[in-house]
Amino acid sequence: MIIRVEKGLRYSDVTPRADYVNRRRFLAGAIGLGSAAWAGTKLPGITKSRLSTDEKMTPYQDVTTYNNYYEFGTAKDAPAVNATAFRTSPWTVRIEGEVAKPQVLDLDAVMKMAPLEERIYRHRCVEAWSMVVPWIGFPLAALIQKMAPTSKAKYVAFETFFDSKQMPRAQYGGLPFPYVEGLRMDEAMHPLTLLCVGLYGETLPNQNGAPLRLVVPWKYGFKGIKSIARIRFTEKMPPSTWNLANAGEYGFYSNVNPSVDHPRWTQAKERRIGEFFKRDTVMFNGYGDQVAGLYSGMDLRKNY
Ligand SMILES: Nc1nc2c(c(=O)[nH]1)N[C@H]1C(S)=C(S)[C@@H](COP(=O)(O)O)O[C@H]1N2
Ligand SMILES: [Mo]
Repeated sequence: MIIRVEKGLRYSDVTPRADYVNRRRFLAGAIGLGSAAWAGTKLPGITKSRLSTDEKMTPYQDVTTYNNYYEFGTAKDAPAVNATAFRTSPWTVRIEGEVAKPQVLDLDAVMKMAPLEERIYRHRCVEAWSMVVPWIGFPLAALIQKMAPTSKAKYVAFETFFDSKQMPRAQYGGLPFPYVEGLRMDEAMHPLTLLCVGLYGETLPNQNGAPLRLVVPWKYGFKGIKSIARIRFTEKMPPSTWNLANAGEYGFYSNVNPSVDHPRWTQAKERRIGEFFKRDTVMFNGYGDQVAGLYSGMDLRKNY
């Protein structure tokens, strides 16, 4: 376990980004990862999105060492250590199901589908911690429009790449793999829903879901499936991994909701990583103005 520093400034709060990147490489060495263990490649030509929050960003060091990626271990600091050798190139994404032309896209084709934007989003995990992350990506809607789903397509299903040889710790994760997730078509088409390829100006570190992951900022983090290898358009609601593992605790919708508690803990409060005092959780993670309409008439206690 990483011992978390709760009080006082860290040097990442006071050091300019360029210095910070160099020292972070030194730090990676210090905790046994070898230098530049997860340094990404800088992504050029990124525009800043007006959909970003102006809240203080969570330091890079936290975003890249406090992760959930059960294929690489269940401890928060495990993915940063265990995913370093994960091969993310070459990478293809299979597009299938209710779609005009099923096809296999290589990562370059995906990256060129739309201009890359920086989207600084609140990121809220079902375990009641949160961060603010400068993701890089483009609206998933851009890919969906290009793939031309048929009129039968009511949902979008996602599947993570899985290789038990590269992910030997997956067998202790207590989850069925490959990890799967899904969105209703209107959720998938929502302009806030991001197909994410990077963070902090660089390609995604492996532990954050390289080379391609989903980010749905009004939902709990587990909807943000990592290292996507398949996207399938379906007529019926697709399965999702945490729901398969424990349907009573994790539903399909998983909208951030302070008034619907997890059976084993409250969702009314959350701890922003790096802060000491808890914060109140906000309905739809603060994105209600934009997304509440997607759920009008639905009982969000039943559809948790
Ligand atoms: N393939 C895969 N995707 C995954 C997970 C996982 O274990 N495997 N964990 C999920 C959970 S529970 C969370 S909170 C987010 C964490 O994303 P982060 O590590 O970039 O913060 O990834 C989600 N995506
Ligand atoms: Mo999570």
